[in-house]
Amino acid sequence: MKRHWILVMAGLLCLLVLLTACTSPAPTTPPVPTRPEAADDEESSAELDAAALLQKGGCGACHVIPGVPGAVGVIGPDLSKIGLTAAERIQDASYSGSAKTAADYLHESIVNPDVFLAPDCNGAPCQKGLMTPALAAQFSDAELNAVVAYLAGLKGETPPGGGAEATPVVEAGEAPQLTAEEFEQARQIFFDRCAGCHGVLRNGATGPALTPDKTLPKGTLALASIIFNGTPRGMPDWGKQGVLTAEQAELMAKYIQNEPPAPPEMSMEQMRGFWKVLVDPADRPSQPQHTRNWENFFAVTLRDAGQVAVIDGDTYEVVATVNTGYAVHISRMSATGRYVYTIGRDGKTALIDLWMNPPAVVAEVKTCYDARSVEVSKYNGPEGDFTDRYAIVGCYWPPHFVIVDGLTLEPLKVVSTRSYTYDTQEYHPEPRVASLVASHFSPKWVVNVKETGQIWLVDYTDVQNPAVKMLNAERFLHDGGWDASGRYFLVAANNANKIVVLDVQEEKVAAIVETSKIPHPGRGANWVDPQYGPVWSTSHLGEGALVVIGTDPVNHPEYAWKVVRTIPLPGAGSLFLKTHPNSDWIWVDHTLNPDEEIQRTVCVIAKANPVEPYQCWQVADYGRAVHFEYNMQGTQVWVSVWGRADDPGRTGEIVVYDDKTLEEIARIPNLVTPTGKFNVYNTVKDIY
Ligand code: DHE
Repeated sequence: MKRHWILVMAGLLCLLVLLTACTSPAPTTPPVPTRPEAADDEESSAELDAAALLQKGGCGACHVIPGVPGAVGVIGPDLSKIGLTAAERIQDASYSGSAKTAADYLHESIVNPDVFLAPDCNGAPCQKGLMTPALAAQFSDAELNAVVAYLAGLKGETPPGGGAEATPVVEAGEAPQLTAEEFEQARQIFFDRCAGCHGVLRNGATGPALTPDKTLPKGTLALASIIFNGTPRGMPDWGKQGVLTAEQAELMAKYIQNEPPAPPEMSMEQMRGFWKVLVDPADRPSQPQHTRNWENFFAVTLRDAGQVAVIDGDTYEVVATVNTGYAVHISRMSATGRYVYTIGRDGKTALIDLWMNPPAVVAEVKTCYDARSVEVSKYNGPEGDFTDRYAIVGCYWPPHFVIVDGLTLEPLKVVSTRSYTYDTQEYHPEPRVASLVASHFSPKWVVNVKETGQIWLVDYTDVQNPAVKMLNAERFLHDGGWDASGRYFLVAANNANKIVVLDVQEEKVAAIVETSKIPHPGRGANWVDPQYGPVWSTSHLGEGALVVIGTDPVNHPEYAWKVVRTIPLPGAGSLFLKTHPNSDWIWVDHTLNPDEEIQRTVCVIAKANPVEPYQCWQVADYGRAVHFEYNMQGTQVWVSVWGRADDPGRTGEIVVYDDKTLEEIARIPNLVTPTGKFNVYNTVKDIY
């Protein structure tokens, strides 16, 4: 354990060094100039507008700098008192640079930033590499001295001309021009990598808004640096990961300073044009055509292959690999478990029949250009048997959901989610559909509308005239799961650091619970805490913390909808956790932690003593460990190693563990970027 804590401290998310302005993306280290004597250029420095220079350098994208228009960045340290801090720091025993005065320290921080890393970048340790010395090359000696003098004068008082807040809106320059070819390339990269968090229209959600009024003042240098190096608040380091080159990071920086192009809408006629029934329901088998235990099959997302692997949970054999949508995201099972519904980021839904030998796609449809979720109708009760009758596809773009036939995927009804934010009641052009679940209490789906912060309860008894009950919740709704009773759905409002508790029986929001930074539960984990009774838990993207929430208002009302535990983890960047009623453990990953070792580390927490991880280990020496799923008996846990599609031998695999002993049992090798895994039995029964 100890080793992990050290890694956390060394490698946590923050990216800036002491005085970083965000600079060009490629981390090169030019020779370090010494600070020129003030006398050499005293006169010219004094005449320079240092605030304008800091703005030009893009420093405000990462720092709060009083007096510099738009300088309200939170990636690096707040520089409001840097004049005082610099003087103190050179006296500090931990200081490893060579400056003797505050001005020298500031100069050194710009020209040779990695010589000393500031201890605190807004609550996280500052990291080597983001602040590159290339900024210094942007300035003449006189300009550099003017900047240093300006910063040295920042001592917590409002500088002449006012603080950052007092400064009127930044004057933004012209957006950088792109050729048609560059624009198209950037548009595609944005769709593939950025739109999920920032929105197609770039109004922001999990990530901040990237409209030109926000991006132009930051400038190309600063934006490219953030794109290349990431941020402490969950922005991936696309350059460091090798996904984008320095040139592509710069291209994207330019692109996002231009107005976002509005993608096209999609009509029912177009959806019907995409719809294909490959095997008619009448021609499908009436019983399984193989003797395998199909209820223990796993549908495994092979993200970058655009495929789903159907893997036998008893034998670990890949039974079928079927083509699905682009960058396929999740799978859900039909109420009977026989069918798998998969959704690609391109909005393509594929229906896989597990009874066929081998399992195969029997229908497909595209109901949007960008999507993340799909669910079926599961209700069987006094109002009718709706099992497998319908499915619902939740779209990111166009912002709508589509009800399709459960057995053929024929698109039946499209409903726009464009609407008004729950609190300020402002019109939002792009409220995307995040998680979707089917209630067992009534013939309704729970549709979580991200940007408006509303939960819609959609009645599917009359699909052409669906009644929709809109509940005010919180922004920005993302992923979530049921409590053990199936009555409450707990969904993350990730940027609000909250979990919203929906009571599907009473059809109301039962509570909104404050958590740690950026909760990301996947579907969460239900277990019985030795002290607090039934609980549900989530890990977080923004903080190394697993938060435990009481879920039993009847027998443990004093703990219901309260955070009863916060269990520390080795680092932030967790995406998923999982358990099973038969298990002694809660498993948790750290997939998006910037530290390579922590990315590959999973931890287990003992339900009997849930105060800290019982054990943490790396599941592979490459890639990232992501997502867990149990076999149907709840005796084995599968963990994905998410490698790179272009790295032969290291594209990815699944590691299978014995859940009692935590020993590795098997590896299912050579899978192309496996991420989510969905066991048929557990997904049908909502076991997690
Ligand atoms: Fe997911 C669930 C959206 C990135 C793997 N992801 C979800 C859900 C949403 C969502 C709304 C809930 C679906 C539901 O329950 O109906 N995911 C998004 C994004 O918007 C985001 C942040 C950015 C993007 O551009 O897509 C994103 N997701 C990822 C990944 O990068 C992951 C790790 C790998 C991948 O597939 O690309 C990933 N998301 C998953 C998985 C689930 C999921 C495995 C289901 C977890 C479960 O156990 O149910």
